[in-house]
Amino acid sequence: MKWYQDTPCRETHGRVLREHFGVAAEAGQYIIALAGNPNVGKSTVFNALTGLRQHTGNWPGKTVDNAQGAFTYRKKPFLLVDLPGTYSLLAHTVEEEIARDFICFGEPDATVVVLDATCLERNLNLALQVMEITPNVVVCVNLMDEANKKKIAIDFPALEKELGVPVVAAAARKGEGLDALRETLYQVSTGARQSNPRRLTYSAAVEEAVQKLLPNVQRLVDHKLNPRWVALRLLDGDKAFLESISRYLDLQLNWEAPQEVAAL
Ligand SMILES: Nc1nc2c(ncn2[C@@H]2O[C@H](COP(=O)(O)OP(=O)(O)OP(=O)(O)O)[C@@H](O)[C@H]2O)c(=O)[nH]1
Ligand SMILES: [Mg+2]
Repeated sequence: MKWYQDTPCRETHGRVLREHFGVAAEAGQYIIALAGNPNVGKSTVFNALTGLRQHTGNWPGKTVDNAQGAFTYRKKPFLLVDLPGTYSLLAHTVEEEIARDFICFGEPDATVVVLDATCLERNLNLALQVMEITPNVVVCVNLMDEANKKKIAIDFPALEKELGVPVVAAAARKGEGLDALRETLYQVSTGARQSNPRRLTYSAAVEEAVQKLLPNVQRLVDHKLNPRWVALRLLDGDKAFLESISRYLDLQLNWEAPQEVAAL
């Protein structure tokens, strides 16, 4: 399910992608974001999927590399966008801000989160954060060859069940797991496969505050963003995120205004 309503926003979506992210998508192309911690093999996955059909530059207004590449699968066109490596999406760095803003406002049809199979517990943090924003997530557990060498065994069915999103094993440098990744991306992007991401539950006080905020947040962001996630950011006092909402969604927000937050 998308937080964005489909057809009426398509034109706006193309404009947001072009102007804010420098991504020139063709009509009908599925947009896939590629996220992950630094050095987990994102670019290796990106190169393996897109081959030479790549375009590199910078994110608009930033000195951070941006790579986009196209591929076709089952006669459907895909555009893969390689995001900067980040440990979190809380936007403490310019890389985190770019990754978060693209996942939130670039409205990708699916987001791949590449994880390092040899240190899943650290990497899963980012996957859970992405799953709070969007249900259209595919987890790609990469570096399986390294995990095998270290005798690390991963129970994939259990991991998939726990996360509630598709999980694919890969050793991208050897080209392993990429067929399964393409097929899973196809299924998630076309809506043939629906996910049910595990939802993080916070303390009773936070959950209560989220419930208080939700009606107003829902009205404000309409279907454009996951309202629960926006409410959590408001509770976080994340002013930079409010600025992003104003910028991308053309909404005038005044941080002093939400009385529900002030009253908490
Ligand atoms: N053994 C092994 N090495 C891999 C695999 N995938 C990628 N690598 C290697 O891991 C290193 C980092 O890969 P990159 O693709 O640059 O990782 P990245 O996530 O794009 O890194 P940043 O963009 O710097 O965050 C490279 O030396 C790759 O060759 C894999 O499946 N197995
Ligand atoms: Mg890279």
